[in-house]
Amino acid sequence: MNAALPRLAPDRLPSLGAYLPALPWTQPRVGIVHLGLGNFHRAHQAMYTEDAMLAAGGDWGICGVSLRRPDTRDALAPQDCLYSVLVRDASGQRVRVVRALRRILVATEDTDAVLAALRDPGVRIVTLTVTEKGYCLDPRTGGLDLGHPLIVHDLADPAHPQSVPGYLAAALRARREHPFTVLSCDNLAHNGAALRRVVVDYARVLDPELADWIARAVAFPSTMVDRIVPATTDADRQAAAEALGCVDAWPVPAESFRQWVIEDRFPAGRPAWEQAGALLVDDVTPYETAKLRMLNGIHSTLAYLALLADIETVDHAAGQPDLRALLHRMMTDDIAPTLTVPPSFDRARYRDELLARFANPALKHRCIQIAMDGSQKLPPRLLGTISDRLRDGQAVDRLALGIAAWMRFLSGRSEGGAALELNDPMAARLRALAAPGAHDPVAGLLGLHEIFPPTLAEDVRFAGAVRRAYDALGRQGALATARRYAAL
Ligand code: CS2
Repeated sequence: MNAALPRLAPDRLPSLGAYLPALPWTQPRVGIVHLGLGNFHRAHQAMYTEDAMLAAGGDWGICGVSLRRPDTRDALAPQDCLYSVLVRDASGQRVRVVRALRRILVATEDTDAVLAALRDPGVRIVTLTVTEKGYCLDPRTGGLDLGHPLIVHDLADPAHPQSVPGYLAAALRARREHPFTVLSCDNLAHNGAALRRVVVDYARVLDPELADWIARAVAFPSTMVDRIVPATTDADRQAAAEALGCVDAWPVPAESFRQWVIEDRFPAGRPAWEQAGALLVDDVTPYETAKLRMLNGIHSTLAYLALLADIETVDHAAGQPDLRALLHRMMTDDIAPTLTVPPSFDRARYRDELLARFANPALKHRCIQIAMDGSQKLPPRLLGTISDRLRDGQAVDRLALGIAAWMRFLSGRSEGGAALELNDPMAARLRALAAPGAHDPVAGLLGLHEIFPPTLAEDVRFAGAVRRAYDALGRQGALATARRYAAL
């Protein structure tokens, strides 16, 4: 970090007017607790919430909670939780200092402080970006995985939770008079309903009456969130220092595009997010399905094929002719037709906007960041589309190529011999099944019913398509296979 420069801090704000909206700002009291304080939250919900307060006031300051690691708190606490967002696209970079984050807690250091924050009656909304694995879901039932180590711990010691369901149930127990609204902001289908299910399942083991009350009286609206937010690098830190003239230990790079579609069910009130550009709706399903399948399904397919072909960033992958042709064909002919969207929704325009976003040369979004947690990401991103197409008697070859590319990625080596890092809750089992020399990796991986429901894994049309794609990747490599599959 540039020791010669001062640290970003409140007393620097008067000199940073160029990086702040030209609107009056009053430090808000905390009204929101956010679980899962990562780059995405800081570039998405936190900015929408600050913009909502700038437009319409309100005490919606955010207390961020890191569930596992202290590094975000260590970086931002000396800055009074101030940070910058580096908005980048082909036209250049625009820097914005964000003030909505007012406090940061680290759950592994102080469970009681997190519970106290959740129990504060001034906190009327709890938002979450804890990634798919944070829900402790049993994908075979859609309910809580009662064998999950964190759940086993929390059921034995509910006063000192470590899991998201454990924290929320313990907090809601103390909020019977004034429950907060629980707002999932993760890439899951029907994310609010999924979160409600695991919290109610958890509570039911301990206290059926509490479970019934949560199911009846606590709002869990669903949302669709969208903004491409890469991980922070030292180059980002340098760029922030050059722009601001002071050190931001953890700036957030992001694209300029952002979208937030929210089911409007907030009995305890909410920020005026619609005045910040969010869309408040009765049912988020069409928006969430389009985004999960068209953006995230293509993101994962592209990332695995690119990594096999030794291509590091999304913009380079999306610019590779064979991969681009495959993406365009998949979005046009395989995914978009499965979407149930309003007549006004232009599928071709949405596709072209996504391809332009992927091609953003300023983001340097790394494919390996997208490739993590594939065991959690592939079901909502690709398997729903595949199941719908099989139900309708349609081909799934290109979608199966995305699954096969993930399987090849699990082997740990690119076509150029580079090591491919695997970051996944199921890493050990995946590596063992996909290792070079393993007996029939396709059958072994399709046999993982935490990922592939038996009805799908045993469907010869799907299993055959995956096996053909897996073999093609082994024979011809990712780019030649992409070229062939784009023309099928
Ligand atoms: C990406 C998402 O890392 C990933 O898995 O596909 O984070 C993606 O960038 C966001 O969902 C875009 O809104």
